[in-house]
Amino acid sequence: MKRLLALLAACVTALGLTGLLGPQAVAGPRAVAAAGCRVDYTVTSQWQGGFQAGVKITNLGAPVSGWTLTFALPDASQKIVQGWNATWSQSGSAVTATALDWNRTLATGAAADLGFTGSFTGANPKPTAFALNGVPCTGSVEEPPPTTPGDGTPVGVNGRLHVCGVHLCNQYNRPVQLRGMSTHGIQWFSKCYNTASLDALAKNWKSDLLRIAMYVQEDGYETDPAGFTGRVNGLVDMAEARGMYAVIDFHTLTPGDPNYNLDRAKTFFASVAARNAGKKNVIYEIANEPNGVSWTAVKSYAEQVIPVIRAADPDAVIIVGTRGWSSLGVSDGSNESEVVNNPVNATNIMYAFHFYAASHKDAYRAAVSRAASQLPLFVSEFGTVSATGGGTLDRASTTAWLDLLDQLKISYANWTYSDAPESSAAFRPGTCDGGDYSSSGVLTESGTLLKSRISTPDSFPTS
Ligand code: IDC
Repeated sequence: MKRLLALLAACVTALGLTGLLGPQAVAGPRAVAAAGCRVDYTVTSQWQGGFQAGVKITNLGAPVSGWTLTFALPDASQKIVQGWNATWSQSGSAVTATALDWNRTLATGAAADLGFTGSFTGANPKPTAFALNGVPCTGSVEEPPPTTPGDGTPVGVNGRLHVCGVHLCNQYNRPVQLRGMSTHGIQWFSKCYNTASLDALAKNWKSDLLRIAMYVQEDGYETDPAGFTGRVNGLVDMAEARGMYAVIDFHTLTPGDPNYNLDRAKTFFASVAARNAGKKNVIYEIANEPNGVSWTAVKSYAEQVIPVIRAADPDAVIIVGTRGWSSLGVSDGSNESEVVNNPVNATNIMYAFHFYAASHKDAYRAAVSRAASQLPLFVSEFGTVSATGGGTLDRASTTAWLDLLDQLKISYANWTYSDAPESSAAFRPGTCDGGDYSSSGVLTESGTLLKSRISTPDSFPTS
C-alpha cells in the first residue's frame, strides 16, 4: 500500500498534477512529493559485522508535512538492526523510513536526522537511490572526519581523561574543568539532538561536554533496550565528531534504589563500554540520583557495575551517584563523611553532586567546599531553578555556585539543553521544531545565563 502511494505521488509529480489533485488525494500523512532533497549518509562507526550510520535528509523542495524516505542497500548481506527518529522497515534490499509525529514537518531547507545500526558481511558499501516521497535525492555530502589532536576542541586538546587526586585530569596529567550541558530525557526530547543543535552546542556555546540523560524508567531504556542503546551510541559519536566529551548517564530516578536496575545496568554498560572502549571522549555515569536508599546500598551497586565497565573499557572515568539525589547525603540529613569514610572500592572514579540553585544553597555549598579536598566530585547535573525543574531562576545562587565550581575546578553539566516547557530548559518551547539553536532569541533566561558562562575560553593546560 505504502509503495503504491509513493508511486502515485511520484506519478502525480511527474505529470505535474500536484496542483490538480492536491495533497488531500493521498490518505494518511500528506505524502506530498518534494521538488528536491539531499541525503547525507555517514557511517559513524563500524565494528566486526556491524556498523552505525547517520542519515540526514534536507528538504530542498516545498514544505512537506509528512515524508517517507526510501533507499536501497547495495549489498544483500546488509540488514537494518535498529533505527531511530523514524519508523523503519526493510524488505529485501529496499528500506523505508517514515516520519514520526514530531519530525514529519520539513520546511524548505529544513533537515531531519535519522540513524540506524546495521549488520553486514563483506565490503559494506553505501546505500543508493535515496528518495523522499518518491523524488530522488541527489548530492550526498560527507560529514567532517572525527576530531584529531591539535584541532583545538576539548577532546582534541585534552585527550583521554583520568582522575588524579581529587581532580579530573587531561593527557598532560593536569587538572581540567569541563563545562557543558545535559540533554533532557532522550525518550521525550530526541528531536532536540541533531546536527544543528549539536553544532550550536560545540561551536556557539563552546561546550566541553554533552551529558546524555537516558532515563531507565518513565518510558525510557526498560521499554526498548536496543533502541536506547543505539540512540546513546549515536549521540556519543555526534559529540565525538565535534570534539566534545560525552557523559553516558544511566538516569535512574524512580525508584530511587539503583539496585532495582542492577541487571539492566550490567546489560547496558557491558554493551556501551564494549562499543565505545576505543574512544577518548566517553565518561560513564552509573546512577543519576539514588534516593530513599542508604549509601551502603549505592556503594554495593557501584561495586557490581564498575567491574562490568572495566572488563570492556578499563581506562574510562566513571561517575558514581550519591545518597539523597546525589547530594552527598546532605538532602537526607547526612553529609560527605559517609562517602569519605566508606568510599567505593575502585579507582579512576568520581562522585556525583547535583544541586538546583533555588533549592540548594549555603549548607550545600559548604558540603561541596569541604568534600572537594577529599573526594573527586563531578556536578553531572544542576539547575538554575528549583528542584522541580521549574520556578524562578535564582541568579544569585547560580552565580555563587558556578563561581565556587570554577574555583575548585569541578566539572559541570546543566539541566537542560532542550526546549522543555519548564524554566530549567535553555531553549524556548518550540525551538526544537525549527533549525535555529544559535541566535539569542531562542534562549530562555536560564539558557542565556548558562551560555554566557560556558562559552568563555577554557585555557586547558597543555604541558
Ligand atoms: C525532571 C524534568 C521533568 C520531568 C521529571 C520527571 O525536568 O520534565 O517531568 O524530571 O522525570 C532531577 C532529576 C531530573 C529532573 C530534574 C528536575 O535528575 O530527572 O528532571 N531534577 O526536577 N534531580 C533534581 C531535579
